[in-house]
Amino acid sequence: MKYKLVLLLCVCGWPLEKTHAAINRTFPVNFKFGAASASYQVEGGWNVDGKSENIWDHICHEKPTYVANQDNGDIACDSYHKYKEDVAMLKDLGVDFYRFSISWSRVIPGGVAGSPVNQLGLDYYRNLVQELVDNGIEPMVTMFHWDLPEALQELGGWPNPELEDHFVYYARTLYKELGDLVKHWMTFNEPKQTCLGGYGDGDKAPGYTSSGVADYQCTHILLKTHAKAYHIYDEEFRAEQQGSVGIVIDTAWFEPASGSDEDKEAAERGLQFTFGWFANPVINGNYPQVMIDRIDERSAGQGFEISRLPKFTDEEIEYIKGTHDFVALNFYTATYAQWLEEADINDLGYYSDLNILQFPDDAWEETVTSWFRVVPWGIRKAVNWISKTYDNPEIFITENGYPDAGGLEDDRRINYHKEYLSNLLEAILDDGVNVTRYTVWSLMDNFEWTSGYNDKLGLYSVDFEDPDRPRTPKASAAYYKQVIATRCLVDVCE
Ligand code: PNW
Repeated sequence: MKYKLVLLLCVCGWPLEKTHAAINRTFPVNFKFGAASASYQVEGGWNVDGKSENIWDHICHEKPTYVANQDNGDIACDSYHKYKEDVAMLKDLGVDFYRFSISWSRVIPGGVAGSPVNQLGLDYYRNLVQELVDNGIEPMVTMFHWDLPEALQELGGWPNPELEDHFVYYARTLYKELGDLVKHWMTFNEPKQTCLGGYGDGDKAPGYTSSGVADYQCTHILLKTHAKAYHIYDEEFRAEQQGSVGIVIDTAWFEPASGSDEDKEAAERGLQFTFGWFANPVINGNYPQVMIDRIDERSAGQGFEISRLPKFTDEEIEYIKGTHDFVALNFYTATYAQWLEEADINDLGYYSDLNILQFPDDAWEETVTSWFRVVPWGIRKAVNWISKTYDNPEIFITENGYPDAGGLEDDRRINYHKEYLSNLLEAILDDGVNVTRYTVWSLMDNFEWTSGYNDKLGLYSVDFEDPDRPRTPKASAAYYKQVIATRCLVDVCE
């Protein structure tokens, strides 16, 4: 009866967001489930066994008020010492894969190309990867999840073109040392957060605020670096190791604030300036045309002799094009997008280059995080847009999760994953979108960047007051375990 009602409502044009037609169908047999974490957020061991300081160690130590409660990642979840317990938790959940990141300053403390590799640091990752494989869990590795060696920040960080060579040396080391067991590599996690957050808005380490210039320099270098790391895999490792390489891109879904053409244009521009900023170069070779046109024009109006958005040469466009074996999306929330009158030409920055008004719907469920509302249908629209815009690539959801203030009976988190997964299932089964992996952020509560330990996103709770950092499964861990075991979101599937 309920099912028929939904169908009827669909026929009458009931909005997408109100349907749950996929809730009692099963995920395809080849679909894989996982959980994720990142080195600085979970490892701790910040100065042991030869690891050097990275930019998050540095900002937490030198500018403690940068983070809520003056928290830091010195110990975090202590996964550096407790990785076997982490793997046991993953095994209990029954995940197919674990997405984690490697701390560059643990593996190459000096940062620069040619400097010594720290064997103890490498051993940690070798042991973690081996433990995963021994337990039937695929390691999925992010090479860079924001924790740049401080030594490289002292050279200027990502806006410095020399970083390309330093990263490539690091990437080659990882392929060489771990590539026999690691078959899925991601070069960068969320370049938008690294570049806009780190060098534009300043809400991520190293905390610079030069939006509209340094953020674009940063992404330009980072994209070229990604392409080089991809080609090195192709040329030196792929034939033997048979793995795949991609880059992880985050976006919110941008919903037009009204049916007007202007608001539709604003929403599309939001997606191009967020997801397209990285996906278009990696897939098609260059920045989205709307970014090029707007930033070139505004730069000229501001008296710049050359555009603030750097140009790729024709050779670079060819080199960057196609450097992805999958499209990796981190997805959490949605926003309305509304068309705006052109910003004052003197406003210099990414947001005036983008120039749209963003705001949430009051009806969307709030969370503890200000920018974050629960908008489950957003994921269906986002993967449909990616599929349509980029010619139906294979898509991995590499992060999706729900922040709260803590507690083991986390019903809202269960609801969040159920609703987002239901929408994802509709995208797969009804819309034909090629999504093959889903990753919960996060395996356990951890250091949530400038929110410190306030915001919790884990399936497992961690007691940060206890020196042993004990982990306890939340209700959502049991729910996810059942979803993985049954490939179904409710008690019984068709
Ligand atoms: C992710 N947005 O960042 C990061 O990859 C994780 O390290 C982090 O813990 C997680 O989100 C939860 O916050 C994002 O504005 C930051 O859409 C911002 C956005 C998306 C992802």
